[in-house]
Amino acid sequence: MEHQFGGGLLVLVEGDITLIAADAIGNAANAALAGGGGVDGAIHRVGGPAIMAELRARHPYGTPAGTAVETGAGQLPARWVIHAVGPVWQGGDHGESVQLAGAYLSVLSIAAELGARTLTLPAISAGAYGYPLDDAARIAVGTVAESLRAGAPLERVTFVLYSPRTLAVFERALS
Ligand code: AR6
Repeated sequence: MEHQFGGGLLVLVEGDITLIAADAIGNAANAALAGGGGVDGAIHRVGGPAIMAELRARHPYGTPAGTAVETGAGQLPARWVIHAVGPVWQGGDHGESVQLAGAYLSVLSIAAELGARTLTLPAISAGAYGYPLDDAARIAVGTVAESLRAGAPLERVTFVLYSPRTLAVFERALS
């Protein structure tokens, strides 16, 4: 499923984000930028050790929830990885929605600064961090759609969703 917002196309696909070529790939990292499981584990595994080496050298203290930092992409089919930190779900009264939107906005703004034209994104916080999927999808799709409509200089932003259920929930949010 896809929809044009302003000058940018928002696309939803099912798949493994490490296999899809883009100028920049969004990651769902932790605040320590220490690597882990899920999509973060896959990105470091496929990208290789250069990504972690760059994170340790440039961001030894990590980056807080709601923000993002970029590195090279190692062996991944991209130029950059943009490591975003989503919130851990704590019931919804701890600023989670603002932090989740902030994580996506940070990725979009860094992608624009870098001059990326195409960007892939995972469903940040919707795995180990436990964000309820319906809400996570609504914030993800809504934040990207609004940014594109407001003129974010990206041609295509693709959410790469890891399961049929996640894709279906994102499709509902987009429609
Ligand atoms: N491609 C696309 N999506 C994926 C892939 C993949 N290869 N692998 C998993 N997903 P999660 P979070 C989906 O847990 O909730 C890590 O340990 C997954 O099914 O990766 O933000 C980090 O180091 C889910 O829909 O990220 C942090 O400590 C989505 O990606 C913590 O987990 C996000 O799930 C971050 O938790």
